Amino acid sequence: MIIRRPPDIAPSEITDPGVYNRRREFLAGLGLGLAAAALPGRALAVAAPAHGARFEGVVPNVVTLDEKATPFDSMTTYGNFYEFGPDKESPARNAHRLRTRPWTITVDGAVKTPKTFALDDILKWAPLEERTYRLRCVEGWSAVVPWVGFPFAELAKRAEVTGNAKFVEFWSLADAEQMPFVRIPFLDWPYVEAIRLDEAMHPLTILAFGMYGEVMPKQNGAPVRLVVPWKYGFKGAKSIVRIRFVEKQPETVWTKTAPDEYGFYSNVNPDVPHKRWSQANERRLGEFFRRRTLPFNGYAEQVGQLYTGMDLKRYF
Ligand SMILES: Nc1nc2c(c(=O)[nH]1)N[C@H]1C(S)=C(S)[C@@H](COP(=O)(O)O)O[C@H]1N2
Ligand SMILES: [Mo]
Repeated sequence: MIIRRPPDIAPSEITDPGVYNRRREFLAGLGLGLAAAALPGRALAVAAPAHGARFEGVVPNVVTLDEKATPFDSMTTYGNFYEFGPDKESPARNAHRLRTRPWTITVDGAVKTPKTFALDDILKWAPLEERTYRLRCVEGWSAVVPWVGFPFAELAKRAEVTGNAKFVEFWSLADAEQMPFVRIPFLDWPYVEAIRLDEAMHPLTILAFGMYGEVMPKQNGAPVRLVVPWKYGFKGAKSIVRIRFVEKQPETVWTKTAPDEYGFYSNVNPDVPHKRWSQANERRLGEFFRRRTLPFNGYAEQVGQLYTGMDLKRYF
């Protein structure tokens, strides 16, 4: 997914108007390196974080998934959070610089009045539930994660969304002081992802504040991230500071970077290969053999009706 190693990028490029075109060249060169870099299960190059504070009174397993959870140490030492660097270990190495309090989310756009909520108030809006979901990265690795959170609909309820809203944007923090790689324009910061409003309102879509019963590790998107279990992992923006309701389908960080590779919908689909590799199977973190990838990541029964009549090869 990533382009070329940020250390190769001279700071002078930061203001260079040609950056966008070069970004596309970087992407073209990515294919092979990616396959090697994305290989999960190798020896840990970074230490797993210390365990965080446990949430109290979490409602157990609301959406049951009869699969073994990926070990905490794998989920916290292998992942993507490009604001902290390009490698799978970069988040574990660098995310300790993130300050997660005080933290607010600004809710604006197609709403009656824009509002800013403190995270500690948001946490009281609804019971925290454990939701064990499959996570499928577009790069071909996957995991099973017991998230802690509640439906996004709880936020929408308080946002006074207007009738014109059709899509929702999720903006990650982009503070170069805490996130060193935000200085380097290999993505168009801030990291903004978006989904349709009806997808956001689906009961499987959650705001997650933790995992494995604990507050979210910083490298996994503390203090709050989006989880949409039937979509590729990159739709799940981490460390969210702004949620904007909009009327028209917006550009996202990935459609801006390579619309032919990372479509707006990005529903997990074994029948629609990525431009440079198959999506037919995946490797679970910590496992050796690959498994078949399921349509909508195994959630077809719950979410398939959101897409009736749509050509999923065109709207990939
Ligand atoms: N802000 C932000 N959110 C992000 C990313 C990122 O680089 N920055 N990476 C995405 C990708 S590609 C994946 S697969 C998941 C990884 O989440 P995990 O590290 O908890 O496995 O986060 C997603 N959210
Ligand atoms: Mo990903």
